[in-house]
Amino acid sequence: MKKNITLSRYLVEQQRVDGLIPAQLRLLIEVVARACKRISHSVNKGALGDVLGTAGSENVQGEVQKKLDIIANEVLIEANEWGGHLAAMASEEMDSIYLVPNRYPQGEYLLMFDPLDGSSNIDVNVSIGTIFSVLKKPEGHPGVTEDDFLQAGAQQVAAGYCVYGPQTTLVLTFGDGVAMFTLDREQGSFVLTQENVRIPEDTKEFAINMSNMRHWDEPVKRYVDECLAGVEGPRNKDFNMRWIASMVADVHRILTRGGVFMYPWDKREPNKPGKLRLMYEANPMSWLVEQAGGAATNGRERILDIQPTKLHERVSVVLGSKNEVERITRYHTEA
Ligand code: AHM
Ligand code: MG
Repeated sequence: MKKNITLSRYLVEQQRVDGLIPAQLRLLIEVVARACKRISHSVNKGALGDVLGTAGSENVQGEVQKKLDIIANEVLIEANEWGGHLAAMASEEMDSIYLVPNRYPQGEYLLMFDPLDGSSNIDVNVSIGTIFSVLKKPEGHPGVTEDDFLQAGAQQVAAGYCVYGPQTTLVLTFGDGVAMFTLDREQGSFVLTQENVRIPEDTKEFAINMSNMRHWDEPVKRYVDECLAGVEGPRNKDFNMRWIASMVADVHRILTRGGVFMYPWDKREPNKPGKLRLMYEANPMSWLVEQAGGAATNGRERILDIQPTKLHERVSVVLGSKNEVERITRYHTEA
């Protein structure tokens, strides 16, 4: 790999040399990355920046908002609304879509994000992140409505996340593999640190919140029981478990060394399909995972094929190393 390729250079080359991305999309990703840099600075300041603790409000899903949830949301909106590349945005932290104000030019893209994923980890200094997904606004009518956002994940034109951990790492796909960039604070830019990210097809590591075990469906219980049985069980190998409670950090580990991540439907709230949100959590992560050779399903069907019916739709998630995801999906269809 060539040395010191900044994100800007990488994006210019993707546009110019490979013709993979249009100029407006390049600009959009540059702006999102700049916003992530700002969020990263706020995260790093912690108590010194008065960014910890709750904001005293709730989002549309009835979850208590942290100060950083709101700060990150505002940073992303302010950074993206004036550049002329977007038609509208949607966020975990906003009830409805955010139209680009009339005073700015309108672009052809739609941006969705979970501005600060892993909110329960903010105050305890554990990795958190920003997840984003980019769609094209459907043609043929002026203005933007929520319906324009309701496209299957397979329609995404860019997706990624930025994890704020010991390092700040931006992970991107345009549908031609996955690249990782590490923030060089001295240089002030993201620098390419890994190309052609690949997830091993097999793994001995699973991630699930075990405290919900008694609420799980039979196929999930079966899979985890078999992992726990180790070498004495039907899998003939010992498994290890990790659960960071930040999807970004769990997915980052899986992209780095393999593994399987599950946040399945469970009986706590039987009417909800799952906890995680389809449009700005599951879809971008599923595309990244597939682009790295892994798989992502809701237990039954490919997540990227699900036709969303509402902006904040929830979904059951199984993603990571291909053979494990296929096994868990088979357990569901057999049941
Ligand atoms: P958030 O977007 O409000 O932070 O919620 C999503 C997070 C995921 O990052 C993580 O996988 C999951 O919630 C953890 O949930 P739990 O606390 O139930 O284990
Ligand atoms: Mg989230």
